[in-house]
Amino acid sequence: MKMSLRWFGPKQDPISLQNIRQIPGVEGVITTLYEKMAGEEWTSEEINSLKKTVEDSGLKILGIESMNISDEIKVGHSLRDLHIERYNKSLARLSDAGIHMVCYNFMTVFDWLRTDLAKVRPDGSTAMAYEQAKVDELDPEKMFENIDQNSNGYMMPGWEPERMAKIKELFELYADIDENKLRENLKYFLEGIMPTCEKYGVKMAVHMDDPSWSIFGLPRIVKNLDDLKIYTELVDSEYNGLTLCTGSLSSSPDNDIPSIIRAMEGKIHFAHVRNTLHTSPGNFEESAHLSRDGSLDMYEIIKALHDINFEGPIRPDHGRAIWGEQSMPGYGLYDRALGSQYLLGLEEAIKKQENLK
Ligand code: DNO
Repeated sequence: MKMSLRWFGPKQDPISLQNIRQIPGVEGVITTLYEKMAGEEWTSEEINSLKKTVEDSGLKILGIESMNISDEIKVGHSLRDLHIERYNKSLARLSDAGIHMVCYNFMTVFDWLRTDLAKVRPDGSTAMAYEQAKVDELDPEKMFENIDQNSNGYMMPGWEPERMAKIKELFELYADIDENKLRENLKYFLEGIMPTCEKYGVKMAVHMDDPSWSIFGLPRIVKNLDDLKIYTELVDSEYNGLTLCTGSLSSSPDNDIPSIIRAMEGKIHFAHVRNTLHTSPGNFEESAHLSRDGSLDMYEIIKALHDINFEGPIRPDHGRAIWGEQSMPGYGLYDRALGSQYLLGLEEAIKKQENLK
């Protein structure tokens, strides 16, 4: 596995590439053209300028997160063919720039969802948390305000104000879309891009839905092992794969993550690895990465990735806010740096043990 850190680009991310470079074992960043809206084409100039910025710091771009999928593609609107054509052009240009992994999600209306962006934990750190009862009480249109007012002034990925300004229309747009329809549209999209992915060697990695159940009655189709099996069979190609996100899957304690990893051997192109603490059914908070701080067995997760010979990029995921750091919720430097060291430590121990056998 290649350790990486998510970086939101020179305009958005307060964390410098120089600081990221000083984290031992981190080989590169996962980044995106943050200003681009879903459905737009990425030009070679834009891609190459981002690449140069990253490479000038001594790091590499290990993948893109995210190249977002337009609502037109998700709902099967007549503009979808145009958007797929643009997506293909962008994929080919990424490949020309030496970038061969793209993470995306097929969630409807909202990307990931939390009800608290700064829940105080017993050690005084803060972390993001989710309480189902709060979601049940909430008008979905208020969800954005909730996130926006608590994000320390940063724009949260997936919660772009332009998008949230038309939230009512978005709900209307998805009114007739159930899980089957959404899957058909996902299949149509994959069939439209896989020939390009195969030609240019770009691995597509769908992100898991977070939390892994339907919210506000919206369909969700990447929640558990059954969904992942259906997804990987929609189009049979080695380029049609997954972003294995332990945090998202762990929102449902029924998801046995090490078994899911083993069942998805060969399909995992990217891994987001973090821990969560379950407080009661439907409620969880994001803990430190360490196994004993949350509900997941991180050793078993890294062991499973090692056993399936996972060689793609991996990143620590949402971190707590610690040591007074003011950052985009979940994406501060300190706790994610700690997380990366822990994951690398687990990997080193697992590899050594293996060689001793
Ligand atoms: C949350 C992230 C997601 C992820 C997208 C991928 O912090 O894991 O926003 O980047 O869903 O498209």
